[in-house]
Amino acid sequence: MMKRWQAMKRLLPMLAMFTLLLAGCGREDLSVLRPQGPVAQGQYNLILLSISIMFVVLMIVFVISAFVLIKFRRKPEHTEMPEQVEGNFKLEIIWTVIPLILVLVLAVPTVKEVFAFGNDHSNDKDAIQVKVTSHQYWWEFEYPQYGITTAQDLIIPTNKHIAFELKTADVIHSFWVPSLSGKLDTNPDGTLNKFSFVAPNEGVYLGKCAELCGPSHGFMEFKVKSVSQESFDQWITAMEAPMVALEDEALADTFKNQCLTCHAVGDQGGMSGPNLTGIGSRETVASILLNSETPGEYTNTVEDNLKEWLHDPQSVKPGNKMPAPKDLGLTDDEIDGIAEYLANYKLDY
Ligand code: HEC
Ligand SMILES: [Cu+2]
Repeated sequence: MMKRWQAMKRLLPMLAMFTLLLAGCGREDLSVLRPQGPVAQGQYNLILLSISIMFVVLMIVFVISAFVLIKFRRKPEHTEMPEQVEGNFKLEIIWTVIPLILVLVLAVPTVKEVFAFGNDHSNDKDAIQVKVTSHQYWWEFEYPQYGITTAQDLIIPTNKHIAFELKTADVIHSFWVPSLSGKLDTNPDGTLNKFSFVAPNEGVYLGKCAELCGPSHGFMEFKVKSVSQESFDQWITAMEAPMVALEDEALADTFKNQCLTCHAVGDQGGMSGPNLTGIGSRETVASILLNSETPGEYTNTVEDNLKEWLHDPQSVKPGNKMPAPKDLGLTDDEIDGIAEYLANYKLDY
């Protein structure tokens, strides 16, 4: 007894540590338990329904088991073999019909919800169409109705159907915004997955790739930022504006030759990397470095984050497809200069 307690005493701190560690995994806004829109709410209700049914069944089974264990316990005066029962028509009917009813109670709303989730708004004139392309390890959002493309931050107006069409540029990924809807895969075989959701409230919701897709899978996040219709329109206008040029001409050349080959800014550049228009007003750099207005011990400004990324992209996201600017021939000063330019490239909305 003493020994066991000693072992426990050693194990307890470790248990406590694991609990803390695992609790740390639950990022504040990556939870299906705080639904923020009708699709997520429907799915949340399904979770509640199935858990309630399971709980009631569990309770009934436990109570009956306990009752039987106590009531029919073998007593000293029980010396004979008890009566053997084989098959009981009534009981068998009961325990077939009850689960059948329970399965039906679960199935009807589940099927209803699943089909509502698949609601196709791709031909809905009032819906905002968004073509999502997943890349190792970033998200691209194209708005075909406006001819603009952005990355990492998905800006949407509140109370509008957002009609998604999902595809991948490389391997399988999964598009998941837990507080707004369930997951949907982006398929390498070219089939397009479609679904839609609505965000009734303004806010920033965390999204994440939910399919193990490579070494930086865990860093493949994105943000859904739902704003008023007015802000959304302002954002669209700001995104459509031509590129704001760098002041320093030599640096502008470097930027054009070394960066705009892959990145687009305003009306300039290529498309193989994330669009950088207005990156100074985004929530993150490279989806994982959180931008804060106020620099502090645990917070970084967008400029700090851009410098961190540009000085060594591989250390931020191992295996990502961006060449290190140093290897492209940029000096530290050039890198800092471009980081400052990008940090100040903000959009008003
Ligand atoms: C060969 C194409 C390529 C070149 C050249 C390139 N990049 Fe990138 N860049 C990428 C890719 C791909 C990513 C996405 C990495 C990821 O998140 O997985 C990226 C990400 C970024 C990001 C983060 C974007 C975001 O949405 O938060 C910044 C900033 C950036 N690049 C700046 C630059 C600058 C400045 C240069 C020039 C010195 C440059 N890049 C050159 C491909 C490129
Ligand atoms: Cu992924």
